[in-house]
Amino acid sequence: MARIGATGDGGCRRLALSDEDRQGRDRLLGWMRKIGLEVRIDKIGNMIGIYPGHTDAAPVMLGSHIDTVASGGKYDGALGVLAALETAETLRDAGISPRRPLAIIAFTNEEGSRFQPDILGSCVWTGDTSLDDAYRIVDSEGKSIGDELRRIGYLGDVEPGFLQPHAYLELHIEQGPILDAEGGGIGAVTGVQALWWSEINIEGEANHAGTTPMHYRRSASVAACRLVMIARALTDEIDGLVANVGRMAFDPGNVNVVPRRATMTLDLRHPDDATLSGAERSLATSIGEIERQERVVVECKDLARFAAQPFDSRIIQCVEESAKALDLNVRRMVSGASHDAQIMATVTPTAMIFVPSVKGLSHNPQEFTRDEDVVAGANVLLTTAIRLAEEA
Ligand code: HGY
Ligand code: MN
Ligand code: MN
Repeated sequence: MARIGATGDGGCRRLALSDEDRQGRDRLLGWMRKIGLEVRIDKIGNMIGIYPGHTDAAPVMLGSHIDTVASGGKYDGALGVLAALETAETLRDAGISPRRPLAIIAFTNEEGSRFQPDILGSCVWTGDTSLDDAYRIVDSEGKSIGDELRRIGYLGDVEPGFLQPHAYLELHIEQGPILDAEGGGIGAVTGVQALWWSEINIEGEANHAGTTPMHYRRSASVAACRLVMIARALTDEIDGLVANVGRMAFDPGNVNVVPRRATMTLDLRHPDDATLSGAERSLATSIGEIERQERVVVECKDLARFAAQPFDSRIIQCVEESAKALDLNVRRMVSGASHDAQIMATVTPTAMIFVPSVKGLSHNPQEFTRDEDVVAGANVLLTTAIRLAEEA
């Protein structure tokens, strides 16, 4: 899978609904069929492969995503989908058909890099986002999700949410430094932190960079950079708050023109909803000050907003017990990254399994997880899936 969209530096780039994503989907489709899964594509392009159980009880759903960020690595998302395929293939090779079917899913646009918000495929699956609203979302070039799904041939025909899973389980790399720093082991994930993504537009006034006295300037770039440092200062004040400005552009962007406009994105996250809201309020106050002092106008547009989401204590315990039965170290932890699991948790008992990211690197071509940790994670997924699939 990592050869598709390979960026030549060890990473890969398969932005949602791009040609590389289509190639990745085609490959996944081929693998699902080779294993003998019954494949369905839903109307937002989620790909589901069903491994039969000996009853038609509600399936155990396993999955993740195969789209990546622009500077993606080999493991984020793909690990969970491929390990789920491996689970089905292992059962088939062992001639085991569990009581419940397995439904293996690859969700559309988990990353939210090209189309915001992220975790869109699972939001449409649960009805949290309507198909029409999802189809209308456009990327920075004005291409819509509906048109791009059609163009790559993955605008499927079944209703999102056509299956009501008995449980949902997702294997994923931690994408942070905790497990690696502790010498490895399994993360029994207890939930996902709250997230707020905003697009911030700052209107100033274009002017001459040489002749305009500093106190005359209404510089959108000065205002934007002050905002970056204010967000950074907030993370020093509020324990556990993380902030990132991932994109910033100035208009007209000439060396000798005071920018009239700045557009930037802000990603704020915290494990506690109320604390995150407090941080947003504090930021809004600072924005008011910047508007007055720099004589600019600042507008914030929500790109994504997800409350903190706890996982199901029974499923978390299943993950822990599976890891211990495999003589693996296991510890509970909250996910700093958002995942489709946080949305699936609103409709079915859900938990995640983390494996270590070396040096905590992710969304980076050097993203790496050791083979023995990949195997350990896949075995925890397999044994937990079997246990859930045998439940009455
Ligand atoms: O941004 C995230 O947490 C995820 O990688 N989409
Ligand atoms: Mn991911
Ligand atoms: Mn990611």
